[in-house]
Amino acid sequence: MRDLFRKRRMWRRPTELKSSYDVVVIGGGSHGLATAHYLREHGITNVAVLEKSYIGSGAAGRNTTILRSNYKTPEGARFYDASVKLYEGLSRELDFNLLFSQCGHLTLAHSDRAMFVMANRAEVNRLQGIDSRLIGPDEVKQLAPAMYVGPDTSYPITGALHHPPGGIIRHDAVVWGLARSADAGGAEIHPYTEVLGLDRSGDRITGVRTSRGDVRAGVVLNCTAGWSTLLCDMAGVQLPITTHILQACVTEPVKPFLDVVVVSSQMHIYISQSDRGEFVMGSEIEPWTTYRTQGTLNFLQDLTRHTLELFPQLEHARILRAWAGLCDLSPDYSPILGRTEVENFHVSAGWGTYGFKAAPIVGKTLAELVATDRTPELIAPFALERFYRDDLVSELAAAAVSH
Ligand code: PYC
Repeated sequence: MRDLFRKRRMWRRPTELKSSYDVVVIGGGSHGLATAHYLREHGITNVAVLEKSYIGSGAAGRNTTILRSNYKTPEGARFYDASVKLYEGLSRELDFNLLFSQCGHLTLAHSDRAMFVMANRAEVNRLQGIDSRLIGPDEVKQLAPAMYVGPDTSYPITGALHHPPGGIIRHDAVVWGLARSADAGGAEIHPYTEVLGLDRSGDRITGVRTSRGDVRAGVVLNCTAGWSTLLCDMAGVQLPITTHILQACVTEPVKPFLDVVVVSSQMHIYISQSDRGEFVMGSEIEPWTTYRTQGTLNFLQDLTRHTLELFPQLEHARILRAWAGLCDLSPDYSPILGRTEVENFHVSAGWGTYGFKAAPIVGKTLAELVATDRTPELIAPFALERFYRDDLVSELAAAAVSH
């Protein structure tokens, strides 16, 4: 009878580290766990995922859960489209309800110039087969009837980029589902295991030194956000990345009245309503570089002022929690994904505010790279090497608000 009530663990209790793994994944967030999950498909199961804190404690647990693929460059749009498609099937694949609500995504325009930029983005998206189009204020009103779209506001709405496949998904469920699957496939998940150093011999990493002992490694993957530059330094690899904070907050639950994600780059806000009724809201990244994840009053003041212009109904809603996460910015606002100059050391870094959206496709493509030793075509444009070739992929104009 006692067994009936014993809680089933999501993944095995960590044991001692083994002396050697085929693959060591550094970072127990959505990218590291997705990679461990997809390595299963290639029969690679002698895998350790090392996380210095608890699973999902970094960017995976600190984002605002938005998924979308309406990017500006063909390379970016194609890549995120593949990610959204994987997300669409992920609950079934993991046999775990990730509460994906594909409610659509509206990027508001407040000027003729913004309408022009969005028309351009819609065109790029449609050429990649992505559902995305420019709409006028009347259609905006239909999609978000509770939003104030009148003229007497600091930023009158001239239209929006409507992207129906966008939406929100439960971020911690994504982390837990991926971790459960990776564990079931044989990968070991080691929380509270900090990487202290990497041993390099010639062009290869031979071992990983951790706070719980040292291990030998066939391949090492750096799937960290915030700490990506520090870990790459340990391997002798330099990343052109600066680290900033991005702040967000959530209100107490209120009756559902918004079932589309609303973003405005001019007002520096993105807003959605969760299944629990909370308003989840965020702003742009802070311009200074830091590892200090403490929120600021300025953020709350600016965010709530702009939110109330669109949703005056929230005037009395209380903010329950606010948080900040670390974002690694690359010079062209695109990620750095795949090989480095160290033969068996690959990275998933520089995600800015786009990382969570990319988790499944990062996992799938990194797993393929490890298994075949060939860079999948989809991620070739994001190679670190592009900064040496001057072949950038500028996603600046696709930022929801955040860059
Ligand atoms: O790019 O969609 C986005 C986004 C949402 C929150 C931060 N960035």
